[in-house]
Order: sequence, then structure tokens, then C-alpha cells
Amino acid sequence: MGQNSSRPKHTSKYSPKSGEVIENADAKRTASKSSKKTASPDVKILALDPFNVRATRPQFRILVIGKANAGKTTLLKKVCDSVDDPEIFSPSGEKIDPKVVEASHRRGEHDITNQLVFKSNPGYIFHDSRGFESGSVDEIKRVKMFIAEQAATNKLSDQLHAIWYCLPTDTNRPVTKADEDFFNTGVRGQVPLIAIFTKVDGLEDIAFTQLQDAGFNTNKALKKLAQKTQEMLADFRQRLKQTDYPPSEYLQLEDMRKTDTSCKELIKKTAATISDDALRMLFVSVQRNNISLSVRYALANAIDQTHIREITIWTLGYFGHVWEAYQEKVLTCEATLRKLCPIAFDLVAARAELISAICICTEQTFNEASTTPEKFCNAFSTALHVYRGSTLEHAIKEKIWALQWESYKDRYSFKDSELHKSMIEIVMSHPLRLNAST
Ligand SMILES: Nc1nc2c(ncn2[C@@H]2O[C@H](COP(=O)(O)OP(=O)(O)OP(=O)(O)O)[C@@H](O)[C@H]2O)c(=O)[nH]1
Ligand SMILES: [Mg+2]
Repeated sequence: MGQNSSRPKHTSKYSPKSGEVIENADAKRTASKSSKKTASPDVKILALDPFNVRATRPQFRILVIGKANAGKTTLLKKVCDSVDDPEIFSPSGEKIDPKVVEASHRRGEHDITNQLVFKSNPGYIFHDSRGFESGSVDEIKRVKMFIAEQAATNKLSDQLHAIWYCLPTDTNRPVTKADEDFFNTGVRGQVPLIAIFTKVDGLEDIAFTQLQDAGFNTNKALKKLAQKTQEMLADFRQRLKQTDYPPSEYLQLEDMRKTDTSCKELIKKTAATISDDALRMLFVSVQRNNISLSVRYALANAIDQTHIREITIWTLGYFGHVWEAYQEKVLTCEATLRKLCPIAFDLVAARAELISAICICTEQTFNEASTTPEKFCNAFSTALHVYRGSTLEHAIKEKIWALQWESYKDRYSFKDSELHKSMIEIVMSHPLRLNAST
């Protein structure tokens, strides 16, 4: 790509208005690979402009499906880092008094159209569905209608961006006939769906009892426990994989009540299933404190850009605290970068160097800068001035240029390659701290 190209190479077209539906080659490629059957042709794929995505400040909308007690609320609280319950809003946005829905929630019944938002992370809107029991044709129909309605809108905020399908594994049958029916009906269209096996600590208890029943003493049963649990999970996965419209991804979660368990893998897998670059950027930046995910996607998506503006757009945007006034921040930081950094980026290692510098300086501003453009841009500029010419920069450059860049082809083969992993490692292991000697 020549120096004069100033458009992100990988969005096939810029939409003049946020949410306008345009075919996207990248999205199509991913979608066609992602599921066993091609999803319904009437479900649209968005190709979005990152500036517009930011300007309209959409929230990321997720439908969570799972039987009563599956661990849905516990999981969402963890994702949003909240101890409080979410606030509930009607489809038109009016706040609902939790007392009004308390009795039905106790029965595990939820109105799928209500929107749940945690104060601690208003970047997400969740919808809660109670899952399916045998013969619950009506419930599947309700979910189908809801997904179709959300897909029918061209407005980014109203689109359903992902489905998290929770299957509690502490029961006799984690995957029921009703679940298989759901996955055989192609309800989800092209909305990515992650099957989440929850309460795996409970499955371990079941596996342990089965091992003891099979004649293993406690010590032997304990030794075999991990393998047995994985075999049981593989069996559940297999049942879902055999359906006509299987999940896009699978995941297992340990005891989500514990403070030392994390849902980072869920976030990583959800990000990986989103096919539109700008939408993925939105999702990654909603995870305010997941810097390594931001660095991972910034590297993967900016590496092919040969223009300083596009490198800045596709790197800065993955950081949640750059959210407000994104365009203004990009343009100001670009001006700072132009003054302080070389601007020839034909060589991929030079691009990797610039992306690293942006990531490292942005990470440094995470705790320092408020979200106002002025404070952020000043903090970024200070960080870049310290970084340029520092021993830290020299160490990073040396490591970057020592990598095997001969094997680099394009951003598609770069993603998740050894080169990509090495670059993430280099950036993450060299944080810039202004009060330390750099
Ligand atoms: N053993 C175990 N228990 C869990 C786990 N996650 C949640 N729980 C417990 O399971 C019960 C149900 O959890 P919730 O998160 O309320 O489940 P839910 O799917 O939101 O349930 P409904 O809102 O009734 O549909 C609670 O007592 C949780 O403390 C887990 O990972 N392991
Ligand atoms: Mg709940």
C-alpha cells in the first residue's frame, strides 16, 4: 500500500453514517469460516468507521442465555467488575424498579427485552434469557424473534453483538435436548455465540464421585480428576458441535464466585469472534483494564497500515480510556507523533516500532489521564517525550529489529503468529513509568 493511502486497508468501505450496512470482505471471510452452515443471508454484516463508531458512543449489546441458576448474573458481575446488581431498563430506556421484577427473577424468569446495565461499566447492555427446558418451543420462538428484531435495525447501538450461552455443568445433563433443539434451528443468524460451560468446579465434584464409583481410591481419583473433567467437557462440546448451527466458540469457567478466577478468556474469545474491525475495537476498548488485549489487537490491526494517521487510529482506539472525543485525540496525538517519530513506514519493523511506542505511551496514561482530550493528549505527549531517546526505547527497538520479520506477509498471517506473540511480549514487558529512570 502506498504512502498516500489514508484509509484503513481492511475496511472495504467507509460508511458515511455510523451503522450503515456495507459489505465487508474481512467480515465475510471470517463469517464463512466461522460456522458449520452459512448463517441466514438476511442477517447483515456491518463495516464501520472507527471514528463514527466512537462518535455515536454505542454500547456493546450481549444476550446471555442460560437456565435459572446457571451462574449468569455472577459472570456478568465479574465481567463488569461489580458487586452490585445491574440496573434494569425497559426497551425504551425507562428505568425499572427492581422490586417490580423481583418475584419473577426469583423464579428465574427474565424479560428478554429488558436491558441490564452495570454502573461500573456502562459500555455493556445485557439481555437475560432463562434458557430452554424440554418442549419450550415458545421460549425458543421468543429468543428467535428478539434476535431477528435486533438484527433488523441498522442502528449500531440496537444491534445484538454477541450471545453468551451458559450451560451449567454441575447438573446431570449440562447439554439437554432443548439446548440441541436451539442449536439445530439456526436462531442466531450471524451473531457470534460463545458456549460457556459454567460451574466447572461442580463438574469436578461429579467427576470425582464417578471415579470413586468406578473403584479408584481417593488419591488415584484425585490424580485422574483433571483428565476425567476434560473428557466430560469434550463430550458436551461434541454434542453441540454435531448440531446444525453450532456455537462459534467454546469456553469453560471455573468457580466464578472466587476472587482469583477471571473471565479474560471469555473476553478474548468474544473479541476473536467479532468480524468487523471497528466493532471489535469497540468491544476491546469496553474492557477498560485489559491492556494486553488492547495491545494484541492494536498490533494485529495496525501492522499493515503505512500511514501515520491510520497507525494511530488503529492503535489508540483499542484503549478504553481514549474513548471520549476519540477523533480529536487521534489527530492531536498524530501531530505529536509526527514531530517526534520517523514517518517512513514501508518496513514492517518500523511500523511495529511506532505501534509499540503508541501502546506504551497510551498504557502509561491509563492511570494518569482523565478522559478529557486535553488531559489525555498532554499526558500522551509527556509520555512520548520521555520515551523517545530513553534506554527503554533502545531496548525495545533492539528486540523488535532482532525478530524474524522476513517471515512477515500480511496482517492476516501475522495475527497469532510467533512474531505477533513476541511483539505482545515486548510491549507488555516494557511499561513506561515516568517516575522511574527510563
Ligand atoms: N459452584 C459454583 N456456584 C456458582 C458459580 N457461579 C455462580 N454460582 C452460584 O450459583 C447460584 C446462581 O448464580 P447466579 O449467577 O445468580 O445464576 P443466574 O444464572 O443469574 O440465575 P437466575 O438469575 O436465577 O437465572 C448462586 O448461588 C451463585 O453464588 C460457580 O462458578 N460455581
Ligand atoms: Mg441472574
